[in-house]
Amino acid sequence: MKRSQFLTSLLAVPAALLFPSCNKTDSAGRKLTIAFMPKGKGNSYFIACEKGAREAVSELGVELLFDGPTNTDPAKQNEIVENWTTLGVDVIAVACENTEGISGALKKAQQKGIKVVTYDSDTTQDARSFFVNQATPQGIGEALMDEAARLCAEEGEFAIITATLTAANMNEWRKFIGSRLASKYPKMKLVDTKPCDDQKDKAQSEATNLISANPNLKCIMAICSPAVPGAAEAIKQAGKAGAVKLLGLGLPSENRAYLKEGVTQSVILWRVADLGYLAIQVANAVANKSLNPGDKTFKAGRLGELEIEGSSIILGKPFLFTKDNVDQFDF
Ligand code: RAM
Repeated sequence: MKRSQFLTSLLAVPAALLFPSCNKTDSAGRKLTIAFMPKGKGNSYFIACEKGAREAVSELGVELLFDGPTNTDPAKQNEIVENWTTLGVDVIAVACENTEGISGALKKAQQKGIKVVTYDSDTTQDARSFFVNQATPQGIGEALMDEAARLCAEEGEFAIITATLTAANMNEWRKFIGSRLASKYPKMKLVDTKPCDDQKDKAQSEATNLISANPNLKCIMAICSPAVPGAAEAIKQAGKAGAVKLLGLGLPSENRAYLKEGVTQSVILWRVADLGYLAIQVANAVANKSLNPGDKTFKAGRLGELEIEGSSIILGKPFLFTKDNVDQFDF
């Protein structure tokens, strides 16, 4: 590389990162650098998260490094963590695609003195200090199962479309969907669970296959955000609107039209921008040591005081969107 090119490339790196020995504290007025990673940059859910993250970043006056795979790609997530570790950022906040797969890279970052928090989808507990959780997994799993049962009058076959089989959040939710099914709905049967890699098109083709392979299917439960409009399109094109009910975890904006057409019945979600906002607040507080293991509450800027359960900080209860209230939400 020519000297001029080298100097230009240095200019692209925040100053704090060029002098890692000086950037572990902001007591000298230097800005903390928070590295923030979504599961996928192309996913509208994480685009909404990023919006809230940027809001917190400007409120706190910290530096943000934002990067991630375009679509689900656990190997790429590891590679980015390794780059951030080499750069010597202060804190990494990541939504993990593969619970176990990313833990080694995160532990290496911790060994270098970098703080690690997770949000949306966790890694193993020893690879991070706090997990910023959208709601309790039990709350999400049971809300999904109860709503599916209501839509099916507590009887019949249903199928799940999930993101990946390695994501901690989906797996936790599925555990509680299963236990609620077993304890409360004996006349309902889960016939299949298919991953769609957090891709709308793949969810659509999986839903099409599920509909043709299961002629008695009464309901599809799509538990990652791109899967809800993907499955809706499949149901619509199969001419099954209303006959195969659809519910899931999705953005109001991506499901508004399908809700109004009667293809999708119910959508559940939390305020996604607030999740990104909270993740940055937590990352900042962990890095400057105002949030420590064992704390029971956390003051999260405009979100006020939140409960800490063990090492999880919970955003709050999810909302239910239907055709009647979806227009009240702008994300
Ligand atoms: C997807 C992601 C994310 C999940 C939402 C509901 O976009 O997989 O992890 O929380 O859906």
